[in-house]
Amino acid sequence: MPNTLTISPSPTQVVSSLTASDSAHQVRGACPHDCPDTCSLLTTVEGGVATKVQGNPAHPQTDGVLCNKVSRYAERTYHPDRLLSPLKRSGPKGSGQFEPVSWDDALADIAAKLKPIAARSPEAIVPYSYAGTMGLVQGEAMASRFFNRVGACLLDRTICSSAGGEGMTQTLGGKVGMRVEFFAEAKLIIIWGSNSIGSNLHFWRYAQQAKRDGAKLICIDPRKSETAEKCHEHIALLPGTDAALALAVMHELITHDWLDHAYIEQHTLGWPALKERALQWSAERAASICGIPVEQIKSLARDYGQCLVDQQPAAIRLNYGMQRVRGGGNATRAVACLPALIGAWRHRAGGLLMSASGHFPIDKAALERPELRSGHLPRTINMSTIGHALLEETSSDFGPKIEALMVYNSNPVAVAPESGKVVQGFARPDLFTVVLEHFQTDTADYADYILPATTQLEHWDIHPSYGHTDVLLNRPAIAPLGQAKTNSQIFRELAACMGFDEPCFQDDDPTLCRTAFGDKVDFDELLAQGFASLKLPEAPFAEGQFHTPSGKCEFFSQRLQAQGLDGLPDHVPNFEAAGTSKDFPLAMISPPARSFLNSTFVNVTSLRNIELEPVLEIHPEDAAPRGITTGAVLKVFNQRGCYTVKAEVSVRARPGVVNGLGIWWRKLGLDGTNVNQLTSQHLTDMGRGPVFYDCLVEVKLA
Ligand SMILES: Nc1nc2c(c(=O)[nH]1)N[C@H]1C(S)=C(S)[C@@H](COP(=O)(O)OP(=O)(O)OC[C@H]3O[C@@H](n4cnc5c(=O)[nH]c(N)nc54)[C@H](O)[C@@H]3O)O[C@H]1N2
Ligand SMILES: Nc1nc2c(c(=O)[nH]1)N[C@H]1C(S)=C(S)[C@@H](COP(=O)(O)OP(=O)(O)OC[C@H]3O[C@@H](n4cnc5c(=O)[nH]c(N)nc54)[C@H](O)[C@@H]3O)O[C@H]1N2
Ligand SMILES: [Mo]
Repeated sequence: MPNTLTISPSPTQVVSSLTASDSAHQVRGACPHDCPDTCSLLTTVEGGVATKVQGNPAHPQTDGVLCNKVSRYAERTYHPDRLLSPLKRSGPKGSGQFEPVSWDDALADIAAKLKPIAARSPEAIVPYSYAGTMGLVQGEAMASRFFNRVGACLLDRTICSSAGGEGMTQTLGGKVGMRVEFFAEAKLIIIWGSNSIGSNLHFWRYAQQAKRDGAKLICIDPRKSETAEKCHEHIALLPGTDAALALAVMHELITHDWLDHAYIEQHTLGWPALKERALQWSAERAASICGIPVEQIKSLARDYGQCLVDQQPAAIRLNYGMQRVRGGGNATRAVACLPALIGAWRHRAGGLLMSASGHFPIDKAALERPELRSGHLPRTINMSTIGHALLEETSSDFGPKIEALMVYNSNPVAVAPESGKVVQGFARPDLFTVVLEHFQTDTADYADYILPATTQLEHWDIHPSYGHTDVLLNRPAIAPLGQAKTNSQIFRELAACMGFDEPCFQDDDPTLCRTAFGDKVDFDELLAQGFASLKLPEAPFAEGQFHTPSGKCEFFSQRLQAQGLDGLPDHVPNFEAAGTSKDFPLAMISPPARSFLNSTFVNVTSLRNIELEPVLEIHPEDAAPRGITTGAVLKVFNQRGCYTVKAEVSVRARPGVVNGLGIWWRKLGLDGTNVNQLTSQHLTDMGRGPVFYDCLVEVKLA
């Protein structure tokens, strides 16, 4: 089947001929991965084969540099295990046994299975997708049109950032903030809940520049990460205690009068109430909750306050690590209040950045066509509790039992919390599951059909970013491998098999690329150079103008109070707070292993050779009484399950907290499970998000 890529100039437009004599050329693209950096790529193609993937030196944010993972993108694309033809299950559910079938047979049979469900109970059909690709075309464009037309249930895409996103929206008005490039000019950078070297490398390069120019760097993270190690200060607080820390910093700012009274007066809402709240949070009180020295809190506040005194920019790189706990929304709100207190927003290099995604004027309705839905708004399933959802029977609360599941751009059996339940759900013999994938992942093992999808080198796409403010265009560099098709093409053809004849199912991928931003972004500029910068002010809130209903930084939120929640940020203790259980005395966090991206790349040999085996970092004080030494095989367990890992006795872990680096493919681990065997399906205070880092365990020698 030919792909549908036709556009002028030609799809694989030559950026440069490497030599006059051979056919090698470079094609401009975009890194598709779920990472704030959204790099501009240059793929070298020789004789129709991609031989090298490099960072584009012409794109300022990428600056010619790629991470270790994506520099292996060609290895991943040409991996011997790439799925190259549709597969139909030939063994029991979950056995991973499949046989090749033709596209025509696969799509006809899938349509035949979906049609009666769609006619009887469309909400029993569930799409499940996340950010395997961040592209808007291979993401939710054609797929959403398809599910809207079916009338399928909606998916609440909460698995990563919804608590923090909600916290930002309630406080600043959206996922908006500082421009990342200006971190280079800051005099104080607080990296709060992020291992930037591993997960946001291009931000880290700006932070390094600031450091060379005399800035102080402080990292707030329970783990002594690669990033924490390279900062001047590391505050190793207990997981889920960030709001207590932020409130105590406010307390110090108040008592020393390190406050920008004019900014607070003009551009904030609810200061008297927040002040009263913060005054309840002495450094001593917070120190005992955070498990850190009092002096560390005072010194953090002094550094922050001093920036006001010296009129120097203080910048916070807040990231998602700190919002994967029960109080994640409140914690984000508490931290997001800080810049307004010292007027940090007055500087272009001051303020805070969590996500930049709210700056992008995406025309979601034009891509997804909600008007294809007829009748009432269908129910919504939360992706973070897919384990529970798959095991629910029909009821008036829940709606119909889930009968069919279509998974694309995600690997829920590996990444969703409480995998024991997720696996049990996917293993249901009466569930019809289709998985669109590059590889036979843990999730694909449970499919009835696996459909082979193209990678970023093989399709068109267009990308916003959540870490910078440029739009990127991805051109296909090579033809689809084997019989792989783009996600969009698969949904187009499936729509035809279902008998959907609306013209929007004919839109090709380049057209969808143009549709994504309409006339808000100069498409010719994208075609010409591969990226285009949004036109934004340098200091977004220098004059207030927050995106909230009041136009102010909302310390107090009327909207939250109307939902029956606390209108002010507060410390909300973890569901499973450190030190609260005799049986499970250790808190476990599960941040990414640096060479993997969520569960992507775990099957790429050169990268797995760096990570070797699933590990649990444990502090010597916790290891010694358990007789644990580095390299020992451990059982990590709680009431939800048990996971086998290799011990790494290390001061990267603080006492009382173990770090189970993620996210391994279950079948490539030591016992066919991964760290999510232990995590729970509890949800955050705001945003209905998962609480991966709010999890108590015990550890013993295997
Ligand atoms: N190499 C690599 N890069 C990635 C990813 C990956 O898997 N691998 N994942 C990508 C994705 S999906 C995302 S969402 C982004 C963003 O990634 P984020 O999740 O925002 O940041 P991480 O760098 O993963 O770091 C999370 C950090 O938070 C720390 N942490 C855990 N609990 C707490 C807490 O309660 N408080 C505080 N202050 N810190 C805590 C962890 O120790 C860890 O160092 O990264 C992306 N980039
Ligand atoms: N314990 C624990 N669990 C976590 C986290 C954690 O820190 N700790 N992090 C959480 C976070 S932040 C996130 S974002 C989620 C991520 O969860 P997911 O979004 O599920 O991310 P991945 O595991 O990378 O799986 C993406 C899959 O999409 C596939 N894919 C990529 N491109 C395409 C394409 O074009 N077409 C198709 N059909 N498939 C494609 C890839 O092959 C890959 O298997 O995991 C969460 N789970
Ligand atoms: Mo994420």
